[in-house]
Amino acid sequence: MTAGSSRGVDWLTDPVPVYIGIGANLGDARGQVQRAIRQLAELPDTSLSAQSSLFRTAPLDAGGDDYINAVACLATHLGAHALLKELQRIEQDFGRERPYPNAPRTLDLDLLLYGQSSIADDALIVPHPRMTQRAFVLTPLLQIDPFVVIPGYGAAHRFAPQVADQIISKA
Ligand code: PH2
Ligand code: MG
Ligand code: MG
Repeated sequence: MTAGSSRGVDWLTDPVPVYIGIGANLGDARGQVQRAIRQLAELPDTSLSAQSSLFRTAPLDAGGDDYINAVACLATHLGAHALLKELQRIEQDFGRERPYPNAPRTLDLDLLLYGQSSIADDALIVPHPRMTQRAFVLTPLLQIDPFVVIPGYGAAHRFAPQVADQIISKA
């Protein structure tokens, strides 16, 4: 057991670069995304490395208003599951409700990448299984890291042409 592991924190290794997909299409979506980024920056044992622009995107496989989407890159000592719990807590703080799949939401925080780890268990699948199919993820992700590699898939930029028909613009 490493020091601090009860909190899912590993101080003995370098912080892990992680990418969080952020989305909202209910309420003050723009304000909620901006406030969510500030809360991510204040997570314990974590710092904000980069944040993308805000993008307005058409709902994909979902109804409701246009989304505001962004991606943040964090450097964290939290383990993947501890980080997931923090993301779910922030979603709850923003009044997230789940009446049905892909319902409009005040805030969605998706753990896209956790370093170069591949994780698949009952609680978490990383890389996010649909991230290569979504312009609202790939466009902000590539804005902050054009060379990012998705474990098991390869360079993220290779997937950009496949999502070029999805409607996205800077918000
Ligand atoms: N999230 C979904 C489903 N569809 N569409 C857009 N444009 N943006 C999203 O964040 C989004 C979506 C499920 O999480
Ligand atoms: Mg999502
Ligand atoms: Mg989600």
